[in-house]
Formats: sequence, C-alpha cells, structure tokens
Amino acid sequence: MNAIADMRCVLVSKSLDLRRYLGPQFAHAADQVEIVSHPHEGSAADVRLAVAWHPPDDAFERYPNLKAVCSIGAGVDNILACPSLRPDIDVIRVVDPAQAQMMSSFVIWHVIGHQRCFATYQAQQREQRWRRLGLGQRRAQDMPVAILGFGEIGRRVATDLAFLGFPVMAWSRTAKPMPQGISGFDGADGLDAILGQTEVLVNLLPLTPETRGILNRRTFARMFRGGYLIQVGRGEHLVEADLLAALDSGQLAGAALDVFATEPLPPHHPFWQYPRIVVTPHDACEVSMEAIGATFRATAEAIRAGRRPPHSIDRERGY
Ligand code: NDP
Ligand code: OXD
Repeated sequence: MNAIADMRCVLVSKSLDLRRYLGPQFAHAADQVEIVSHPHEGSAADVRLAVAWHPPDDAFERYPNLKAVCSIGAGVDNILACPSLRPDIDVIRVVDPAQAQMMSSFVIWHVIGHQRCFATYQAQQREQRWRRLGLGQRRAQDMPVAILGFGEIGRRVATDLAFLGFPVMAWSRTAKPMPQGISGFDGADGLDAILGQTEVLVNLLPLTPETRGILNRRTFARMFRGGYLIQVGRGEHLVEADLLAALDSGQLAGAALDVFATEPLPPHHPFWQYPRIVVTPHDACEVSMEAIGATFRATAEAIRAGRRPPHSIDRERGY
C-alpha cells in the first residue's frame, strides 16, 4: 500500500478488464485509495470498497471488511445476483444526467422511426422505389407511448417525448406527482390500464424478481394492435418466444432491442435475422467516466465518515 492510502478498493469483473476500462485517471479519482485487482493477494482486510461489473460468484468472500460495492452503470442487477454479496454491504449505482439524455435520444429515434415508418423507406430505397406515404403519415399526438419505469432515466425520456407532442404515460412502483403532459400509473392495476392505451412500449425498469419476464404474451396482447416495443431495460425482462409470436401474429409491428438475456447475442439467435427487429449491442447510452469517478469519490468519502454512500440502492427492493 502506498504511504498515504488509508483504504483499498478492489476491481472485480469477469466480463471486463476494469483497470483498462476505467483508465489510469480513475486511480486518482479518490484521494488515499489504493486500487487493486481481484483476486487481491495482499491483506484482504484493508479492502473496504469494490468497483464491480458482473462479479464472479465467489468475488466478495475474500473481503471481510467490505462496506460498499460501486456499479459502473445505472443497473445493479448483475452485482445483486452475486451469491457472495453479504446483505450488509451497500450497493451503489451511478446517476448520470448525461446518460439519461443519451438514452432519451436513443428512445426518441426509435419512437419516431416507428411513427414515420423509417423501415419502410429503407426497404423502398433498397428496391429503388419512390413512393410517398402521403396521407399515411401519423401525428405525434395520435401515438401514445408508455414508459415502464419513471426513475432517473425514465423520467427524462418521458419528459422529452411529451415535449415532442406524444401522449406519454409512465408506470412506476409507487404513485407520484407527474410533470405536466405525463399521466402516471402504478401497481398491477396501473399496468393493466396503461397497456390498454399503449401503442409504443418503452421498458426502462430495473431487473428485480417483480419485473423479470414482464414483457410477455399478456403484456403484448393488451397493447394496441400493430404496437412497437423498445426494450432498453434488461434482457431478462423479455420472454423472447412471446415477442416472436406477437410479431408473427401482427400484434406487434416491430421491436427495437438493446439488451438480451445472453450478451453478446449468440450467432444463431432468431432476433438477428428477424426483419422487424432492430438489434443494438447494449449500447443505447453509456455512463461517463466523470460520473463513475464522482460516484467512487463520494462513496470513499462516505465510508470514511461512517455514512451510507449516496445512491445506495435499497437491497430489499432490488434497485
Ligand atoms: P431507477 O432506479 O432510477 O428507476 C427505476 C424505476 O422503475 C422507478 O420509477 C421505479 O418505481 C420503477 N420500478 C421498479 N420496480 C417496479 C415495479 N415492480 N413496478 C413498477 N415500477 C417499478 O432506474 P433508472 O431509471 O436509472 O434505470 C432503469 C434501468 O434501465 C436500469 O436498472 C437498467 O436496467 C436500464 N439501463 C439500461 C441501459 C442500456 O444501455 N440499455 C443503460 C442504463 C440503464 P418507483 O419510482 O416507484 O421507485
Ligand atoms: C446499464 C448502464 O446499467 O449502461 O446498462 O448503465
């Protein structure tokens, strides 16, 4: 340990080389913290902080004094799924308004793509066909959009879509006051009510036991016929066979999928070739290094002060 470090932070991931990903500046993000990589061979007792993304199952067994684990993204489901994460350890997410803005533009791109039939124009171009849709054009106010999840990111997406003139509905776990132009829904009845009025469904929920598999046959059947799914939450929210059936039957006109149960999407997966599915590689938006650094710094300071770190998630709720 260097002379001034009073705390060790371990980097833990089975899918990323976190030291390279975070870059050399990250080591300076918090004063007096020594960064080590897992598995740390030195004294494990000094490790009080971890930065993790898809940690291996036994990752946290070695560190008896670990107080907090920081995610490098908005989602923490991959950390909560780790069996060696003790219940007393705080899990911290990143909150990054720039990420929410990026997500918003990504979702808007797909909403307008569906509204303005971009896929049809692309297909026409491939055939060198000149055909205007003319009176077939849809107005934003005639295309209701529902956002599942009205949190840090969902709120930004909902607000921007409402500004563009789309009728926007938002679903959350708890009832809350809504900004002008957005109708709020909550709970199971709220979901039923929202779906009955939905053409475009945007999933921005965290993955929890309650939300796993929520994008299923019953959900799609409640939506307007010819609806559109924008799936940017987590792959495990979606029952994949139910989506393909809804597309085959015409209940859904198309889907934009950014997240998948298995990532990278396996080579022979039917989503790759399905004509009305757009696949992107979990790239809807990203958190900035500044936001990760700020989260890390604030967490180290809180641990030193014996406070709960900001943006600690509720372990009971799972987000
Ligand atoms: P937040 O934790 O800020 O918000 C979560 C929202 O979901 C809240 O409104 C919450 O309700 C609601 N919610 C949670 N459980 C339920 C439930 N059972 N029923 C109804 N509503 C529920 O999350 P963020 O907005 O920051 O991010 C959402 C998710 O987006 C992330 O967890 C991640 O999975 C995904 N994501 C994907 C990215 C990508 O690149 N594709 C990038 C970033 C995030 P309430 O307000 O009542 O608590
Ligand atoms: C995520 C992120 O949670 O990229 O997916 O932040």
